[in-house]
Amino acid sequence: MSDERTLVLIKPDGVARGLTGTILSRVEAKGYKLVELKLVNATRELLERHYEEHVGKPFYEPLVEFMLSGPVAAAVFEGQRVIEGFRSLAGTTEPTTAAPGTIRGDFGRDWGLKVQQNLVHGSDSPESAEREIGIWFA
Ligand code: DAT
Ligand code: MG
Repeated sequence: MSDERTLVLIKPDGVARGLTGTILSRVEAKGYKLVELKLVNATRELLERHYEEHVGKPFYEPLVEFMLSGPVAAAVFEGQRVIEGFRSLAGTTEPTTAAPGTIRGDFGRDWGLKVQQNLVHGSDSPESAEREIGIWFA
């Protein structure tokens, strides 16, 4: 059976804080294979496609603005159950309560903004992974 793939984004807060290498290194150290990597200045159009499931939510516009605020490191990792495995490494959405030992738990906090700045994105299903990889690596 062919290996699963996931889209990993290091969001503008992670890149600006100099955590790109640290975060990628955790994913590599877990054993997943890095197969694509680039630094991107996202456009609003790209982000509207990427975050289409969140249109209309109160944090949607702040989320798009945040993702436009600086470069994003976009990566594709490969491996058995990598979608689930990366989300486990990332931790839960809210950095305040994300478990210590996870990326969000170790490096994130609440800044009192309208959107949670939580360092990373990871696809949540095989369907979203293929859709998102198609958007970021067209
Ligand atoms: P995740 O990134 O854990 O998959 P998500 O897809 O539900 O979370 O939301 C996308 C991003 O939007 C998330 O990483 C941070 C932000 N966000 C989600 N829910 C939020 C909320 N209730 N308040 C503020 N920001 C939120
Ligand atoms: Mg999500």
